[in-house]
Amino acid sequence: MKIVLISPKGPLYRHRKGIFKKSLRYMPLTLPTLAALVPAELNADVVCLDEGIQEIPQHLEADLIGMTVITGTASRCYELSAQFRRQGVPVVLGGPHVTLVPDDAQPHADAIVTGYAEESWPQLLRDFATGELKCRYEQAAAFTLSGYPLPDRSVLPKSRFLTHQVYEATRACIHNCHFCVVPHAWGRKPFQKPVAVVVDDLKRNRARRAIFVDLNLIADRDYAASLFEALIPLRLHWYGLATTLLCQDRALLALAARSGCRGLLMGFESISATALRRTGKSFNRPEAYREVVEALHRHRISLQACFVFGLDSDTEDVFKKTAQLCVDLAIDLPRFAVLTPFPGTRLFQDLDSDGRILHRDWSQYDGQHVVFQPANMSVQTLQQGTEFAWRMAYSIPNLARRIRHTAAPFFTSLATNLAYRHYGYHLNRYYTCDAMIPPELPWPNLSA
Ligand code: B12
Ligand code: SF4
Repeated sequence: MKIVLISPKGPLYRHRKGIFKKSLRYMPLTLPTLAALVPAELNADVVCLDEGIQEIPQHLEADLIGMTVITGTASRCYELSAQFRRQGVPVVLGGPHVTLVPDDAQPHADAIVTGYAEESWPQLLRDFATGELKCRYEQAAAFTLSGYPLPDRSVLPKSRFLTHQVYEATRACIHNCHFCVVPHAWGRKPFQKPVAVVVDDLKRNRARRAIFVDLNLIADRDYAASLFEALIPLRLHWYGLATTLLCQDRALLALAARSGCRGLLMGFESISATALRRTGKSFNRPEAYREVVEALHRHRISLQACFVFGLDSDTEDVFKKTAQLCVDLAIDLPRFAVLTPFPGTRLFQDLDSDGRILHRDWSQYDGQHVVFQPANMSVQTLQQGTEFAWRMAYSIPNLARRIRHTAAPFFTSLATNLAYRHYGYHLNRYYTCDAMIPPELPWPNLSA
């Protein structure tokens, strides 16, 4: 049996002329995880294609094609699926978008898989081998994250990524932010790999540096503490995602630093306490952001802080104020996104029932396009203001001000900042909507 697994491109993440250059691209674990789960007894030949780094041939020699779908890639995925199904190859779709809105994906596939697929994907393949493919497979009711093979990272070309040292210890998140796909797609129960399995994966790959793609590594404090303890003897440097709550837990923060944590991505989301409260993320306290940054820097941990624009209380001054704060607080790597109501989330339901969803062209649901009517500004202002924040935070003088206090080695910080500067300054080339930004911004002054 020949199985081809595909990760389709999106407007930003694509092989030719994409904005995710190698410097911002690490190997995702989706295809390596699915490839490793193919049951040995099927003796299958598995080929993995990532359209972010390579072309997908018009004709594929395959008995079955599996594609992973996020909302921003759904349109491309459905197009590829139609093409391959016309050629007589059955297509299976799975991933976050399929899990959030299964009925959207179902007509475009012979079978869909919702939720985590460690049990359902091997079952689907066994059914397919015996000619009994069903049209829908769901996450097992008693799903756990133990007892499965390690991801097979050899299925993608390592040289095309900044790093293939990408790992996963946990899945899901205990919080319930209204805009986030995580609680809506996978629920709020955290799943964890046994710590020994994670350590084994790191050791086998001789990891000196590792990226954890876990959505919130500290969702379960006890698990996080035991993971960090176990990482200490490995003497590696690692990067991951956590919430600002980490900085209220001095012992856990110190342990994270001792275990080799050198960089964290945190969703700050907004500089307004009202906006945070209304969106279910009131544990973020803007008045404590300075403490968060300083605590991380004291522990030599650099911070990638993510902000979203377009929350209902945001007004036109939010862009400049937020970028200014990033400079004042010396945030190592600020990131700005347009609030995106991913289908299946509470945010989407709320905006939809108010008639504020502008369209369902999923290719624009990528965190950079405005797809809803903002409360206090025009669509174009939100689009352009987000671009403005990128340019202001990454203007050369402001970049220099921010990285003067960086926790990372200076040249590492400079290189990552320049990569993000390129990203922020060129985003407008990737807009496909009418609110496309003009080359010269109407905002007067880029300096903070
Ligand atoms: C690595 C990563 C990236 C990489 C590469 C992504 C890619 N190839 O497209 C980069 C950095 C480029 C990236 C960019 C973006 N990403 Co991203 N990314 C991730 C991240 C952190 C890890 C993915 C991963 O390796 N997961 C581990 C694997 C094992 O889990 P999994 O993918 O869920 O797969 C399991 C199941 O879902 C299922 N499954 C998945 N696919 C399939 C397919 C089949 C056939 C089957 C049977 C099963 C199946 O089986 C797997 C095992 O259980 C996830 C968050 C996360 N931790 O999952 C976000 C995530 C996928 N990204 C997301 C987003 C929004 C983006 C961006 C739009 C952000 C932005 N504005 O820049 C861009 C768009 C990129 C694009 N493709 O156009 C969202 C998707 C939400 C949505 N509804 O669309 C996620 C879920 C993060 C979040 N919390 O919102 N991303
Ligand atoms: S804390 Fe982060 S991962 Fe968890 S629900 Fe909120 S935004 Fe999503």
